[in-house]
Parts: sequence; structure tokens; C-alpha cells
Amino acid sequence: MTAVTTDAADGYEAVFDAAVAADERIEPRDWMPDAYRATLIRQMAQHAHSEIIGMQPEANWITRAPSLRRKAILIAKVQDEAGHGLYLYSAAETLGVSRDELLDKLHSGRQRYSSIFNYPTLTWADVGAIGWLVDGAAITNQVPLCRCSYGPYARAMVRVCKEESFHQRQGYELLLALSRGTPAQHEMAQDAVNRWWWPSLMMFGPPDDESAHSAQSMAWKIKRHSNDELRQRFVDICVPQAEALGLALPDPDLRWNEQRGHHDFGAIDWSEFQAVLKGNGPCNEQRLAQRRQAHEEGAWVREAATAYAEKHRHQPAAPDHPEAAQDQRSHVDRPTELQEATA
Ligand code: BYC
Repeated sequence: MTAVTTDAADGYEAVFDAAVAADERIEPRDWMPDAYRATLIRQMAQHAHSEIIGMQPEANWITRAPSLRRKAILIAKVQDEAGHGLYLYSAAETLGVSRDELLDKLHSGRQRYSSIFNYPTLTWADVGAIGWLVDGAAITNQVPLCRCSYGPYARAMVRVCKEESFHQRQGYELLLALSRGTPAQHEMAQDAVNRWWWPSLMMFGPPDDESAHSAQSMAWKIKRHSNDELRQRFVDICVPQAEALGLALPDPDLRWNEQRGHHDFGAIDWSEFQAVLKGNGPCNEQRLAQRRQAHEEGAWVREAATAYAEKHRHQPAAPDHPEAAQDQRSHVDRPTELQEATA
């Protein structure tokens, strides 16, 4: 961005503030405060990283899915998460960072991904619990992001949320089948819910009075609700769903509070959350090591895609015939898609 005088910057800032106040979208070429840009890059990168790291715990069960139907569904879901990563990295790139830079920060531990993906998937029922609770928490958090003030992020979220909604239902349906199955299957479903419930509540981030970024992000309309508001909404949604599933939520303090019109719930173990954030969760090391390895192993595909794109850049312009032009375009576009898919 070109340097501007203080007066001019004040003018730009006033335009930016007015756009946010009027619920207009900020677009990539609009002036924005440096801190707004940095906050978006931080959150969107963390979000993108979560999507691609989030593929690992579930992919763990693809080869062991109990039926062809379940396997096909799980493959599609894991593939969707890769797609979400791509939309989000692309949206983040509109802020002037490159995907390479973001991935480098993930791999070197300088940017975060969601705490939830540092827990292991021990049984098949964990695939259901992730769908129901983790994707359910993700939707609760992400639906308001469809109204985020930054246009590319908000638009990416629309499709992500539609897909997450399918993911949540497949998890719910999977758990329902187990819960209504044999006693051993029911027990497996209950055990998975016991292990995923509290980490799912932690996904919403620290309590409001300890959330470093919430106030500013809400003022900028990046976040529309606080961490505690969304956590409460999630708990209220899950209680009747757990009843319908015939599964218990592992919280003896969970009860309806008539006065508040919400469910009260027990204390979250924030020391566990902090430990996971510091890299000491059960799977932090494994997740990052696997991600780095996948990136290194994909280097040849990125190189081939770049060489292919370079070769076709020098080809003659597309002929006039629309179909031929379409063919020509698809040759030129493909390497870019390939690059994205393997980045
Ligand atoms: N894990 O000031 P705060 C998904 C960090 S779903 C790790 O409240 P903010 C998926 C936070 O970064 C998951 N770190 O932060 C689902 C900050 O540290 P830094 C991804 C966390 O940003 C199914 C510090 O704690 N979703 O992808 O205002 C299948 C203080 O927090 C966490 C998103 O990312 C956490 N849970 O609010 C596959 C949604 N929580 O950066 C994939 C978009 C907090 O100062 N993100 N921290 O070092 C958001 O909505 C917000 O970033 C958060 C946190 C609500 C998560």
C-alpha cells in the first residue's frame, strides 16, 4: 500500500469506519487499518489451518469405516474439509499474504490451528462425535461469520456452512445408529461423546473476560458474537439433541435455568485448553509432523503444476470459437487448481 499523509489516512479511516457502521462489506482493494488486516489474516489463517489439519483425525478412519456407504460419506466429508481450506487460503490471499507464507507459519508453529484437532480418534464412534459436536460447534461459530465485515471471508463462509451442516447431520445420524444398536455400540457412542464434549466447548475460545481479541474484532464486525455467547448457544442446541440421541452429556451441573432462559453448565478446565495451545495436547506433535510430511511429499506435484502452467503461458491466444476457447481455458486453469489442491 502506498504511504498516505496523516490527514489522508484519517479520511480513509473515516470511510472505513462508516462502511463498518453501515454494515457494508470491506473489499480487498478498500483501505483498511493495518490492525484490521492483521487480525483477519490471523483468524482466517488459523481457520484455514484448522480445516486442513482437521482432515487428519477423521481420515484415520477411512480405511476402517464399517461399510462402503460410511466410507464414501467419510471420504466426501474429508475432501470437503480440504475444499474449505482452499476457499479460506484464497480469501486470506486477498489480504496480501501468500499461501506459502501461511503454510510456512503453520509448519513452524507460528500460527495456530483449532485446539480440537489435537485429540485422538480412538473408535469409529469418534467420527460421529466429531460430526455432531465438532462440526456443530463449527457451524454455531461460523454462521455469524457469513455476516463478517470482510467480503471474501463472509462469502467463503456461506458455502462452508452449507457443507458443515451436511457434516453435522451425518455425524448425528451415525451416532443415532450406534446409540440404537447393540449395547456395545451404544457404549462406544457414549464414550465418544464423553471425550469430545468438553474439548468442543473449548473450541469457542477462552471466556470473554480473557479473550484478547474479542472486543476489537466485534467492534470491526469480524466477530458478531462473543466466545461465551456462542458457547452458550451451542450448549442450548445440544441438550435436546443429546436427549433425542439417547446419550448423556458428561456434565453433572448441566441444567435448565428458567431465569436465564439458558442451560447452566459446569466449569471448563481451561488449564487443559492452555496446555493444548502450548503444544502439549495428546496429538499436537503428531498432527504437525504429518502435515509437514504431506507438504514435503507434495512438492513434486507443485513443481509439476508450476512447470505446466509456465509452459502453457506461452501458448497462442485462445481461438474465437467459444467451445475451443473453453477448452483452451481449461488447460490453462487446471494447473492452478492442481497447485491449490496440493499446496
Ligand atoms: N484453538 O482472543 P481470542 C473447523 C486463541 S472448526 C486454538 O478469543 P479470537 C473444522 C486465539 O487464536 C475450527 N487457539 O481469539 C470443523 C488467540 O491466540 P493468538 C476453526 C484458540 O480469534 C470440523 C487466543 O486464543 N474455526 O475448522 O478473537 C471439521 C485468545 O483467543 C482457540 C475457526 O477458526 C482454539 N479453539 O477468537 C474440520 C473459526 N480459541 O492468535 C474443520 C474462526 C482461541 O492471539 N475463528 N484461540 O495467539 C474464530 O471465530 C476465532 O478465531 C475464535 C477465537 C473464536 C476461534
